[in-house]
Amino acid sequence: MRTALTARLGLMLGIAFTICLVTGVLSHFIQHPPGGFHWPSRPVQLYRITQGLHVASGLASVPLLTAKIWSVFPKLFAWPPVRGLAHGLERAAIGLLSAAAVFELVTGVLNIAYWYSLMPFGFVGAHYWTAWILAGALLLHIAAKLPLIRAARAEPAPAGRGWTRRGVLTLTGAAAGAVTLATVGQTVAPLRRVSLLAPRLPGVGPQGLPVNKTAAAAGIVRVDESYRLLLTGPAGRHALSLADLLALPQFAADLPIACVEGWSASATWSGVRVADLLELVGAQDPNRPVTVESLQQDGPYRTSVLEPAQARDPLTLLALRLGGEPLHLDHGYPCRLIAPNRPGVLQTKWVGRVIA
Ligand SMILES: Nc1nc2c(c(=O)[nH]1)N[C@H]1C(S)=C(S)[C@@H](COP(=O)(O)O)O[C@H]1N2
Ligand SMILES: [Mo]
Repeated sequence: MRTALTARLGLMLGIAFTICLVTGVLSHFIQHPPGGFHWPSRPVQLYRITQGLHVASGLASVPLLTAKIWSVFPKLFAWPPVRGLAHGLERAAIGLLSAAAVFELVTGVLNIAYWYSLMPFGFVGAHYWTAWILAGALLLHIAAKLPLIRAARAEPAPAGRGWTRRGVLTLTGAAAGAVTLATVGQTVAPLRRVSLLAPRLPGVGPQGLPVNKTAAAAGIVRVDESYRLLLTGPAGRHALSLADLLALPQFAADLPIACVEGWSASATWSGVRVADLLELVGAQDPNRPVTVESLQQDGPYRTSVLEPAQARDPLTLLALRLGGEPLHLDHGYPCRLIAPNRPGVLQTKWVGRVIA
C-alpha cells in the first residue's frame, strides 16, 4: 500500500493549495472588491509578495499533483467503481477535485505563458470559480479520508522492489524546488539568473522594466503636443498639457510593478501626486474614489478605480518619468498611474482622464 506516501503528498499539496487559494481570492477581491472590502495602500510591497506566492505555490503544485495522482493511479481503475452511496459520493468528490485541480493549474500556466488562444472562455471568472469548487471538494475529500490518513501514520515503509517512499518524496520535493527556482526569479530579482523558465524577468524590457501590453498592442501609435490630461472634479475641469504637468510639484517614489501573472520589478518613478490633482479640482471628500482612464480605446484594463485612501496616499503618482527619463511609450507615455501595494493591471498606462 502506498497510503502513507499519498497522505504525505496530500499534505504538501494541501499546504500549497491553501496558500494559492488565500492569495488568489485576495487578488480577486482587490480587483473586484465586494461590498465592505478595502485594500490598504501600505505596506508598499504586500501585493508583490502575496501574488508572487500565488503563482509560485501554483507552479510548485504541478509536480506535487502529478506525483499524487501517480501514487493513486491504479486505484482509479479499482473494480467495482462504486460500492454503495457513500463510496459513490466520495469517488465523485475525488473526480471533481482532480478535474478542478488540473483545470486550475493548466489555466494558470496557460495564462502566465500568454497562451490565451487555448482558453476559449474568460480566464478570470473560470479560474476564480473553479478555485471554490476545488476548495469545497478538497474539504470533503480530507474529511472522508481522515480515518485512512490517521491509520497511514502508523504504516511501516513498504519493503520490496520499486520506488521507496522516501525516494518518491525526495524526487517530488526536488521537482517542486526546481520548478520554483526556474520561475521565482521573475519576482525575486537575485534569482533571475537561474530562472530559465520565467516568462518575464525584472530588468528585461525598455528602460529596464518588463512590458505586458505594448503601446502598439493597445492601439496607441503616437502621443503628440496636442495631448491634454482631462481632470474632472466637484470644483470644475482642467485640461493640462504635458508642460503643465511638469510645472506642478514633482515627487519621486520607488515602487514595484507587481503583475497578477507573478512577475514584479521595482523602479524609481517621478511625477505628480494624484492627491495634488484632486486638490486642483476641489475633490476634498476623503470618501470619494477616483477613476483613472487611459487613452486606450478598449480592453478590460483601460480604466481603474483608486480607493479613496489609495488616491490620497502621498506615494500615489501620475508618473511622468521612469529612472529620471520620460516614460517609454510602452510604459505609458506621457503619464501612467503608479501606486503602492497595487496589482499591475490596475496601474493604468497612457492616462488621459482623471475623474474625482
Ligand atoms: N491602459 C492600460 N494600462 C495597463 C495595461 C493595459 O492593458 N492597458 N496593462 C497593465 C498590466 S497587466 C501591467 S502588469 C502593467 C505593466 O506595466 P509595464 O508595462 O509598464 O511594465 O501595466 C498595466 N497598465
Ligand atoms: Mo499585469
